Amino acid sequence: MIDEKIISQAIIESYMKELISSLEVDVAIAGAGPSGLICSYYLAKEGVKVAIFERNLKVGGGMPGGGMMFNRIVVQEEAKSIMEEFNITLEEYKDNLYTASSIETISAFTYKAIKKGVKIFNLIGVEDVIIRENRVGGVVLNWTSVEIANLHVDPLGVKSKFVVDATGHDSEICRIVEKKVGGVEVKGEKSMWAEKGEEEIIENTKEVYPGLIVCGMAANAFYGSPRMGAIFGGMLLSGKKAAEIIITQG
Ligand code: 48H
Repeated sequence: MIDEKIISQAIIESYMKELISSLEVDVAIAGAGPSGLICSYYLAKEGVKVAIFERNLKVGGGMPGGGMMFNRIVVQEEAKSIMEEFNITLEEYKDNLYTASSIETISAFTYKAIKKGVKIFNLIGVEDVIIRENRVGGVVLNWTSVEIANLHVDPLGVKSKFVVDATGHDSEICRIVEKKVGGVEVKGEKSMWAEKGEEEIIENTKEVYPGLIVCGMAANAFYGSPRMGAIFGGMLLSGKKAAEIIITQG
């Protein structure tokens, strides 16, 4: 017998179990775009407890849209080994550049991250951070629907040893810290220069405030580096570097 009440109960109970088990994690990541997903995968691979909070209905950030809705991405030689780790089909183009399906790529990142133990919560935005003496200690969450409806509903907090800002172009978490805590300055991203943007994103991936690591497009926005268009190798290498920074700190 298929009972509607049992279906509802199964959904609510299994979701709550996952949410309650994620109220204290090693790493809370804001944003399930390519850099956040890659960061989560390499952390979980080393046994780190990770939760990603994604404001949108769907994961993937800017990747599924490819370049101007042509759902292909370009990846350079340096990031080829990451794509291969996820078994993604690559087509060699020229100048050491490869193309791939943006849908296959983001699906593989998501699937393998979850299989490594990453918990992904969509439709939940990070609206603030938990702060202690000179250290970020977690994220403050609310439903996206609350944000959209502009309702006055107080949030809930999730504690973590590290927070990763993988929110993309707006570098949202760093901006919150800039505004409410101080001690950091978000310069804002600059106009397109693919080679420079891809080069600088690796260097820009850093712990910018104790407990707060910035990666992906947010890292270039933080340090005032250029955007790069629909080339994604830098996002992947940046996400991996963010994971390595955290793992090195134990
Ligand atoms: C929860 C949030 C919040 C929040 C935002 O934009 P993304 O894809 O970010 P990256 O850095 O992984 O990848 C960037 C890439 O997609 C891109 O845009 C490129 C290469 N652009 C180049 C160019 O020239 O334009 O993903 C960020 C994710 C999104 O899914 C947001 O919905 C989410 O973060 N997000 N989630 N709480 N406060 N803010």
